[in-house]
Amino acid sequence: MTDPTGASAPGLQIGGWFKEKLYRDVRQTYRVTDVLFHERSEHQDVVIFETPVYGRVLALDDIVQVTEKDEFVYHEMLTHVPILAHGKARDILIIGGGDGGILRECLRHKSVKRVTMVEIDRYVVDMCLKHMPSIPQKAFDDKRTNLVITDGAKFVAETKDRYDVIIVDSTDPVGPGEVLFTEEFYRNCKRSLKPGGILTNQNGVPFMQADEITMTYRRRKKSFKDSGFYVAAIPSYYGGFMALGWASDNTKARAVPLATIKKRFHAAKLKTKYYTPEIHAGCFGLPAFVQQHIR
Ligand code: AG3
Repeated sequence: MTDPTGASAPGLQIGGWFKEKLYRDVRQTYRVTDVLFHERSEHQDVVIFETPVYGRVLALDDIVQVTEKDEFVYHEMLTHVPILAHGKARDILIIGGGDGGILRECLRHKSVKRVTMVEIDRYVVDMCLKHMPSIPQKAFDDKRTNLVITDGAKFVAETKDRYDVIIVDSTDPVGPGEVLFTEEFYRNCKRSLKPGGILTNQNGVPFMQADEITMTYRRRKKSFKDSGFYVAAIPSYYGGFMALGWASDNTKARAVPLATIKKRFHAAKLKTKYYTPEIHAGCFGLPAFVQQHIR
C-alpha cells in the first residue's frame, strides 16, 4: 500500500526529520544532520542527506533507496546468490542500480567478463558518485563496465545480447519503476537470458507489500519454469525481511548443494559482510506468512 500523495521531502533541512513516504499508514523518519543535494531530475525527486545512524541516505520520490551503513546486505544478496548459484556467470545485466552498489559486487567476481548496467537516470549515478563514493567505489571505471543510460524496459525489449544473470535493482512499483514489474518486462528478460540464466530483483517487504509477491509470482510463472523468492533483512527497508525475486528455467539453480556453494564462494575469494554460503543455502526457506502469498 503505497502513499500516493507525493509531495517532495517536506521538512528536509539540517536538524529536521526526513519522513519517508512509502506506506500510507506507517512511516519511518530519519534525523537529518546535513543535506548534500536535493533536486528534481527529469524522472524523479532526488535527495542525498546525512543521518547519525545510517550515514548518507539516497531517497527517490521520498522513498529511501540506499544508505551507506546497510547497503551491503541488499547488494550482496541480490548479486552473490544468483552468480554463485549459476557457477559460470560471465555476462551480467543490471537494470537500474544507479548508485553502483550492485555493479561493485558483480565486478568482485573475476569470472564476470562484462557487466552492462542500464539506468534511466544519469543524475542518480552522478550524485551517488559525488556524495556517496563508498558505494560505487571504482566500479564505473572498470573496463568490464558498460553503462547505458536509457529505459531498462525498452532495453530488454530490444537487446540482441544474452546474459547469464539479470539483476533488477529497481524502485518500488510506482513511478519510473512500475514497468519493471510487468509481464512483458519479464518475458523480455527471459528472452535476454542464456539457457539456464537467472533473474533476480527487489520485490518489496512482504509484511507491508504482500500483494507484490502474488503479482510477481503470477506474472513470472508465465515465462519461467521456476519462479520464487528468497529473503534478506535490510534495516532501512523496514518491516522485516525483504523478498528478493528469483526466476529461471533451471529449476535446480535455487537448490545447489551447500558444499558446492562453499567451493564456489572460496574459489571466488569474496569478502562479504552479510552473505555466507550458509545464508545462501537457507535464504530460500520462506516464513509461512510469505509463502501463503505465492499463489
Ligand atoms: N532499490 C530498492 C529500494 C526498495 C525500497 N522499498 C522498500 N523499502 N519497500 C534500492 C537501490 C539500491 N541499489
